[in-house]
Amino acid sequence: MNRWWRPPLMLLTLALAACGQMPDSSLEAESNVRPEEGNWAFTSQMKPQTLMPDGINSLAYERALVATNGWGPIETDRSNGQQAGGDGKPLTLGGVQYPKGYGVHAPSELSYSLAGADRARCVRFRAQIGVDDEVGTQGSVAFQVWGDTAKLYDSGLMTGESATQQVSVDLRGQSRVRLVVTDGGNGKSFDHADWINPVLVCVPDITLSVPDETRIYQDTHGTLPLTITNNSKSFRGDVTYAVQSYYGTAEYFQLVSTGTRLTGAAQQVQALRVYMGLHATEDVFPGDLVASVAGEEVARTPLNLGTLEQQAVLHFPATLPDLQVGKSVVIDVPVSVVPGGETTGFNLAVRPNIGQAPDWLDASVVGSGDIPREGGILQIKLTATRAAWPDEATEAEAQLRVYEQNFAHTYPVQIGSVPVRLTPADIWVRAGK
Ligand SMILES: [Ca+2]
Ligand SMILES: [Ca+2]
Repeated sequence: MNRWWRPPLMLLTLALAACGQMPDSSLEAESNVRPEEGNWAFTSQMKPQTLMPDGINSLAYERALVATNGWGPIETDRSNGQQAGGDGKPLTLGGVQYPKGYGVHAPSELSYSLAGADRARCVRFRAQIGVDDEVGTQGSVAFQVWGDTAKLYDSGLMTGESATQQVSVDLRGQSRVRLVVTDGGNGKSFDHADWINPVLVCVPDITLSVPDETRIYQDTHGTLPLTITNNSKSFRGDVTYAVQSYYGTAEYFQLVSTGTRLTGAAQQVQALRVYMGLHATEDVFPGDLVASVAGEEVARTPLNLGTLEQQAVLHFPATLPDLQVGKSVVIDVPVSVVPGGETTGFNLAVRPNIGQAPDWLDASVVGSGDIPREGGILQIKLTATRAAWPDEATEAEAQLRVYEQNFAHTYPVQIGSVPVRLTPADIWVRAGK
């Protein structure tokens, strides 16, 4: 079960030959560790690391669970050099020196637990890789990043002539990460490989909660009540939000609030600000609210943003004044806008609708018809244009109908003493923006 062999110190001192000077024939691929070939191994007990949920954790400060190396010990912050510990040079790739990282020699492995402190979730490994300049254009290796059982990254064959590569590997769902360098299939001569600035990106354990559905009036700013639960109490930092929607988000709504600064509190409630566009024609926009820390997603929750139509409520008088043929009367109709606050208001227009005799009554708005968001008075001018009305029109009742956008409300209005008998008549009030 234990494939890691712990070499006696005395054997490590037996430098049989300098790396790269051994004939390849003696370096057949193998799984057993052979101290006489310069191999080196180290194991430690599985234990929690010091990985914290605040973003970037340098592996330079982490204790490996397992470390094996093909030529002397793995070197920290220097190239592999020869078999003695600490005999390497500054880590150098493509003429550039790097202060932090590991200088290793194929075949090599560094293994780390991803169990972070304070419920940290370690979600990504990043590093730069290459064959160290100390072997010139020689060496031939492959860098691999493994999770628990699967290989998550493979650099392909790299030599001393290869350009430095950036590695960024998603580790979600893994409990450990293994940094492997193989000999590239041609033996380990000159295989001096560098992991430069190896880091684990660890984020806090955060959950989000929003209502099943939130409705906001079109063309207004509204609030999305968000509850953030931070299970990593040591975490103090910024959480940023974005919406992933099946629709073109920017066309329909915009998340105006983009972040929260968490200060270690277990739970925070925040009113995220959302602007709902005018073109929001769908009833509900399903999607996800996604929270990120250090560029990494940390939580998401279903988000259903819906629209509400603004309404202009017209408070018609209980009775209309007498209508005299050829004379006009003006009625004042108070208008309130629902909701108030940040709505944009309405522009109202009217037209008569008297069924079979539409030209017997004129109706028009006095002035622009603009009703601001705080409400106002709509003045409607009514003029009866005919002295004689159809015989069957004997009922002294009319309706003023308000239309805003598609259809809204009907306001029946009793007409009082009307010298000119009206048929059941409508005046249509049309609202726009
Ligand atoms: Ca060394
Ligand atoms: Ca090789």
